[in-house]
Amino acid sequence: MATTTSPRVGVIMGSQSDWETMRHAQDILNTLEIPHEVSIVSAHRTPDRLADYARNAAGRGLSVIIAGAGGAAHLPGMCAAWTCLPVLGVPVESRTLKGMDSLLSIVQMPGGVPVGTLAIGSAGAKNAALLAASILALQDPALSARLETWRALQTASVANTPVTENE
Ligand code: RP5
Repeated sequence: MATTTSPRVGVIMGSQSDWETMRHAQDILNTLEIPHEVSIVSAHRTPDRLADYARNAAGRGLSVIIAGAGGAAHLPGMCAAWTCLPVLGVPVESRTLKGMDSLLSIVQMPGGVPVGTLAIGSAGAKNAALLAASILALQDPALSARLETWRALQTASVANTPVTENE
């Protein structure tokens, strides 16, 4: 659930079909209590919505944009073309090419317009949110403490030895 206080992170995606992947970013943002907003913004189907969103993002108080898209995944790159805010790109796994198309579309930006590209799929969405948290934590000690705690709990949750499941 997106928070009602002024959002610091904008999560955008090219289609409703990306939500199953991108919801993993929202899970982390909720856990770390980071105010955020979630929108469908398509580089191809709603180009004016994208231009408005990216051009107004900084003025509305956003600090980081997480953009997920699949296939000809131009959303993160075109978003970065309109704003100097950090843009974190999440390649959504496509049905036909398993997300390699998405990955290459997002990662191969021309020099001068950066997109921080994450892994394909839910791991990328999760890490995009953690990276957004790290960026915001540079100027937010309370968030920094929550992030440190999250990482410590993750470390503590890893068992020393494997167990056999389903026996
Ligand atoms: C991209 O096309 C979207 O980001 C999505 O990953 C992909 C397919 O979109 P749908 O046809 O499922 O709406 O723009």
